Amino acid sequence: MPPPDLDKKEETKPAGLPLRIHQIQDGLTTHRLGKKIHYFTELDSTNSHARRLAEQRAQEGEVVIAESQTHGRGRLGRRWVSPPYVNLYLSVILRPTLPPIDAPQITLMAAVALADALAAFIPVLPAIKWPNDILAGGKKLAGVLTESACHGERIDFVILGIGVNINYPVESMPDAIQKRATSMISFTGTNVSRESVVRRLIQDLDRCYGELEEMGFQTVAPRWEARFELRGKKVRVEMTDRIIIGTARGIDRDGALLVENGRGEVQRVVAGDVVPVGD
Ligand code: BT5
Repeated sequence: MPPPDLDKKEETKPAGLPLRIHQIQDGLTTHRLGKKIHYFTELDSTNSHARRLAEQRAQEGEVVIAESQTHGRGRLGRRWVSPPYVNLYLSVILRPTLPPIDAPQITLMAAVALADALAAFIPVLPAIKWPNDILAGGKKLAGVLTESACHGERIDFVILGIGVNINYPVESMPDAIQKRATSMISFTGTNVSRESVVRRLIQDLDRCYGELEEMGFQTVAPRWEARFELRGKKVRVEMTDRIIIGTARGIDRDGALLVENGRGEVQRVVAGDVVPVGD
């Protein structure tokens, strides 16, 4: 069960207008993504619904969007706060040709596309916090949750889930996230067109995913590294079984975070939370 304080203030959220899906699809020039958008007023989680569709043979590129989620998910069973009509909760079904070991590259590709898309709307440069957070002004603006299903030696599908705070005033956020989260409206001062954000995001995801599939991770990695502001900084990495402290050096080809300890040894981290030390 989620901690109860995440639910506080949810009834007091200002409501916005429903998304106009036709407006999102008009003018989309994508190759793979967004030809079909499944739209809901409320879902448990767009990732869960996209998984159900993928299991029923939905095609690559189909998108699920919900105005709100009753069980929006982060990693490791964490909750994603998902009030109605102000944000974006979107999942895309992908059927990549990558081997399962390279599946984390999808998360990193998505972070690059997401940072590119959001940069078009706010006057600060979004930064990536390994592996899946997009920060603006040092606070969490968006998150990525990828979940994959494999069949033997190949990926059957990947559900790429993205949550973005758009017109969600920080004052309305539950106390549990208010200090560390932000929203696009905090930078623009006025409501941002959610349709424009979704269209731009689908377009950027289509481009970056196409590059990853056709040219490989070396086309995505330098752009990820350029937005990784903890590179060269001292970090603490909290994993389920231990904590390590060292200097963040970047990412490996499979998306693992490289952390150098005081003896010059470089350790690979495949899952965990990274926090800067001494800032
Ligand atoms: C993430 O997890 O950042 C991945 C979030 C992915 C959400 C999308 S929404 C569409 C799709 N469908 C889903 O069910 N999920 C995906 P993680 O790194 O574990 O971060 C979760 C933590 O972020 C929580 O424990 C809170 O501290 C914080 N948090 C929760 N809701 C937030 C919000 N709306 N804005 C900013 N921070 C939030």
